[in-house]
Amino acid sequence: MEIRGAGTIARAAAQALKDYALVQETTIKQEFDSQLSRAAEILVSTRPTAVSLPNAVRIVMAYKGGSVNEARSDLVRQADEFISTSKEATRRIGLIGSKRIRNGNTIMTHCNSQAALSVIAEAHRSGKNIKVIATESRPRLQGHLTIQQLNELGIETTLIVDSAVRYFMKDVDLVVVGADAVTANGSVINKIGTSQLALAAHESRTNLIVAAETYKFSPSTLLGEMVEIEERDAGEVIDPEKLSGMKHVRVKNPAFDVTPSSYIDLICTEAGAISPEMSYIIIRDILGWDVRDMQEIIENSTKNQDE
Ligand code: RI2
Repeated sequence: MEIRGAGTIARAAAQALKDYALVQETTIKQEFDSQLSRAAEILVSTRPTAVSLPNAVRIVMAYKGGSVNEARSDLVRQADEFISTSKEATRRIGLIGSKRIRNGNTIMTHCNSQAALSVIAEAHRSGKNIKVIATESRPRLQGHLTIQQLNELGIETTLIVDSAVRYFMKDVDLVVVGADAVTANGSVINKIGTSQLALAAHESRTNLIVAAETYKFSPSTLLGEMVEIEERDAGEVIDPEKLSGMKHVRVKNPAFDVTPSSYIDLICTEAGAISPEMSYIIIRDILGWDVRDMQEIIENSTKNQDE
């Protein structure tokens, strides 16, 4: 939780692999590979929900080279390229998504998404007069980061508690949120409470757009695999001492929820704005995964388990 936002997490993982590769002293290629693979595994296990993390690790770990030096320099190149294309993707999403915002619009956003903020910031930069309603995003209050960023941009912003989302939806023209993962069928996994925003928006016929880089799309959902929802510590919700005095009470603290594609009007990626139903095309044509690749991987892993 030191690093917030699925995109920033992905870039931090790429940077960490690069830093680790640079300090390896071994000249044995096999040893280099196994050290890096172990680091990759540790990184991926830190946050189970944000698909940007395994996607970034997979891209960086696809390094080539026969010797340690060749492998290292290819890994560094892959990591640098991922980091710069990721930053460029956020900028492009801003340009693409901001076209959906009109002068005078009030936008509601949730949590702290750099991709969603890029859309809002670009609309403001291009001279549109906009207002933002931002949720506080309990329990970690990432909404406070969002209002700080919006304030620095000079955008008129109202902070609300999460439970006031439906109350204020009548004042909202467009909901803009980020994503931790997008499934093959266009559902979006994002910070807990996003599906509540989407439900309220759907009820009041307010459009909802998702700002997500293509590396947030999840290849493993092609075969129906579910995205794991991270369950966080109860201490984020209530003081453990207070809870310890109540033996019949337990706390549930999922960090993310799933918004069905039917509540999403548009997903803005750096490759263009798509309807959620087109998500499979992003996984196949941009990320380069096909159902057959997934089947092959599953078959191989089953074979390895059998052996
Ligand atoms: P960007 C954040 O979660 C929020 O759910 C946010 O909407 C999403 O990541 C995407 O953020 P967390 O990963 O990548 O910080 O657009 O728990 O910044």
